[in-house]
Amino acid sequence: MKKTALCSALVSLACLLSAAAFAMPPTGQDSAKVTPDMIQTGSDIPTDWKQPQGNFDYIKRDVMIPMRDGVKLHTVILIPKNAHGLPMLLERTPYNASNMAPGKSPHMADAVWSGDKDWADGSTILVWQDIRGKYKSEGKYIMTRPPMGPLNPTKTDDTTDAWDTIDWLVKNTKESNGNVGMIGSSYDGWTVAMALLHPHPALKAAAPESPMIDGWMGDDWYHYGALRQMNLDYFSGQMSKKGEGENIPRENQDDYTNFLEAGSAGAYAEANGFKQLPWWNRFAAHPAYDAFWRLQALDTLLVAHPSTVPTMWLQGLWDQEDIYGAVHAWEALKKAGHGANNHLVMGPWWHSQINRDGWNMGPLKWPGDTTAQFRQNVMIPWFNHYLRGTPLPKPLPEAMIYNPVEQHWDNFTNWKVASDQQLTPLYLQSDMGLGFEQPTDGSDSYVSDPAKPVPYLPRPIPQKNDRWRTWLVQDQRFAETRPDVLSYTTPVLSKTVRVQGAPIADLFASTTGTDGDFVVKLIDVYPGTDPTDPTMGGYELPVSLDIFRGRYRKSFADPSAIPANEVQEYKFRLPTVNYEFKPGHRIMVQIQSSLFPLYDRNPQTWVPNILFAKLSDYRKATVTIEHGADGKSAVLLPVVSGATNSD
Ligand code: PG9
Repeated sequence: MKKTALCSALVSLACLLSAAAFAMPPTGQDSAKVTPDMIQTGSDIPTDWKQPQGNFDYIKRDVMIPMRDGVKLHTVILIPKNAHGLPMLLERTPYNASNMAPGKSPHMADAVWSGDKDWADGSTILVWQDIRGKYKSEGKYIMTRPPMGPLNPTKTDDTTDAWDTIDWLVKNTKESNGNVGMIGSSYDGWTVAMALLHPHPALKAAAPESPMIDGWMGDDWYHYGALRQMNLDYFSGQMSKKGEGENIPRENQDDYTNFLEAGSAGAYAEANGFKQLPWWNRFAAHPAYDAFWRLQALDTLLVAHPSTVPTMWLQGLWDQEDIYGAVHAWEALKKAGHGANNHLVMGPWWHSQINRDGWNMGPLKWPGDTTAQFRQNVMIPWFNHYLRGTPLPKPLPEAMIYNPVEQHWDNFTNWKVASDQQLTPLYLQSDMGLGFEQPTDGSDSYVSDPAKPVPYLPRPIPQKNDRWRTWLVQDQRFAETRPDVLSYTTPVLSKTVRVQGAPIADLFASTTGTDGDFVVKLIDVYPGTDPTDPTMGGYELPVSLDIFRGRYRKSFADPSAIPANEVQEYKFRLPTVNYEFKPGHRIMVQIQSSLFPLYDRNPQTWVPNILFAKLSDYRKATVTIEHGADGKSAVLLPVVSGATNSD
């Protein structure tokens, strides 16, 4: 044996001896005795674990608040320690109140979700509530439950639930000053709008952020009758379970393929079990704007029940989910003479971005964090004024709309509602031109093939992710080169064209089919090179775009087949803008007949309900857009003169 091997053998022997010494059983009889405290026959999980909160800078209350019909709604209340005379901020949500205040930190600012951090500075009592039937609340869930009336024969709705909640809060929160504000985005914005239909007297200020106001006309479900089929996931996510449901499982990574292979949206939904969802069955039976939709359109209801609560209607200029709601609610109220307590705010944001940071919108970068600045400088002081009586640093104007080109907020004392605006036609011209002069003659055609619909994003298109948030600022060069997209462009501009308001698409078109969709995009074409930001050279930025389902050209309630080969007018409002087309840029208008798979395909042959079109119904059609004697197609622009219209 070599010397080294002998050494290691000796070391191993020593280790074995010492290990054996530790393994020796202890002596004495006590070691074998089992005492009762060693045994557990119940559960090691206590029935109601309470986290000691001695070092917390807030108190958390989890309560069940009784509504007038006895149903109790789960509510989470965070109260700053030693609070006295503080206002309350209430958010009512279908998205799990417990998640909004997970409370995993002794510090209130770290115990709330990102959207509420600014409020968690010890000055406000924060309240989140699960709406009826969701998560830990009792009762039955109904999708955006219509207000009591013809569509809701019960004695409760989200107006009464908000009223009863506020009533309970002011009577049972001794740390409060009895003043309540309501806030929330999207569905939670809808709950704010519902509370305003008959507000509790303690509700002193409200901010519906990106609220769903009319699900058929232009928010989540349809836009002018074209189905937003990518929201079908939302149905199963929201209604397959009381808690969080599931997205539809996908065959392919690319949703373009998934929806194309399914055929119709209805076939896709029902192959995925949607007949089990009562909401789907009601939804699928009402594809047109009938009483089902009209009677729950909140802009009309708000005008019928106007409140005096100071209200800030807020949304993004590129809000990819609810671009219709806030601006239409505000316009309806202003038009009906309720402008004094209603304000409009439109930031350079995607849907609900107000609750996150706001340094950029896709490739568009802002000089600061537009959302944090707005929350700190405008929104919180405004709420403070009404909730605790502090002076307003400056009065909130009628409308505050971000100017994405000059990159600052514009304040307006008289922002025109769309029906009162002055419009200047920007006409389609021969040779794919675009200009303010009247066109003399001409038309252009394309073949719209339902087997090859125009994608809304370059493929592959995954389920909703970060690209979904910013798709409304997607560079449109990918679409411009398709043979089924018409792109009309002005010469390079020599002076600024400033637009403030809602552009109107006004198309004169014929089709060889008997139905069809029309997509119109108003685009800012950047100069070919941009020394300050090379990524923007030649960028085709959508400023405003929307889709219109042709069968509704005469009536949203009573669709009718399009007479083949006859020119018809398709006139529809595009999303509101506050924009400048600068010298050196060009304006472009793109026209196409699909925006897939976000919107379902129009079969282009008349069928009673497009949701259930058969494969044989989907046919190619030649679409002709007129810009001459048979109709001067244009986008009617709310052009304003002067350097700025802001105060
Ligand atoms: N846009 C979503 C929604 C609102 C209202 C109804 C259904 C969906 C949301 O983000 O909440």
